[in-house]
Amino acid sequence: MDCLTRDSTLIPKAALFKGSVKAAAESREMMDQDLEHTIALLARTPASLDALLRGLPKPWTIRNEGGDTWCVFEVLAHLNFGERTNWMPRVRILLESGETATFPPFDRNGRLEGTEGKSIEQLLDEFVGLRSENLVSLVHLKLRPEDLVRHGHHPVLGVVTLSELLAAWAMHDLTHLHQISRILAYQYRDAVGPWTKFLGVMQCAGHSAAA
Ligand code: NI
Repeated sequence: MDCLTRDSTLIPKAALFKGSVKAAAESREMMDQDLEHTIALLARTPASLDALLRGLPKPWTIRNEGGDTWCVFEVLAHLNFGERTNWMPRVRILLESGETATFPPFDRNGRLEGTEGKSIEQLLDEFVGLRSENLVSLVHLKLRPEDLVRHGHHPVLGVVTLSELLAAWAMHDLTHLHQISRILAYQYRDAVGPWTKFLGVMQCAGHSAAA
């Protein structure tokens, strides 16, 4: 059940014709990738993570979900590694070579390179800087609608468009915000006692494949 369906049951029928609810109903429609909207989201992620994580007592950021899962520190290291090696480099490869050059595979294990001895605050500072540089570079490309439909070649997914790559960059942020929420919640899985069954974050098994 999505949020809208759940909320709609609480709204008196007469209110359904009011502007705000009508707008909400229209949100059932899927959004096309819109460069300005994508950049707006990408630009907000560093501040969102900073607000949540800076100064947080260390146990929250160094514990994982068991086994070889990632802790919050590793997620941030992964985001920084992606800013350096993945998203904008792939945008450039796609624009320069189209489908003739396959993107280099993303090294999911490269994330901890250069992070030894660093604090989470240092990783947050790096993320702000890297994301800002990348968005400046993206804006400077002055992409036109005809660029967004150009094709590139992903090592696992095959042919992808520039528009899909940009949308995936922003949704990758949300994936890891989601993951961070889940990792944090995991630490209190026993502390919440019986509430665990009312807390969706405790039931969530959303994991990503390497891509
Ligand atoms: Ni990722």
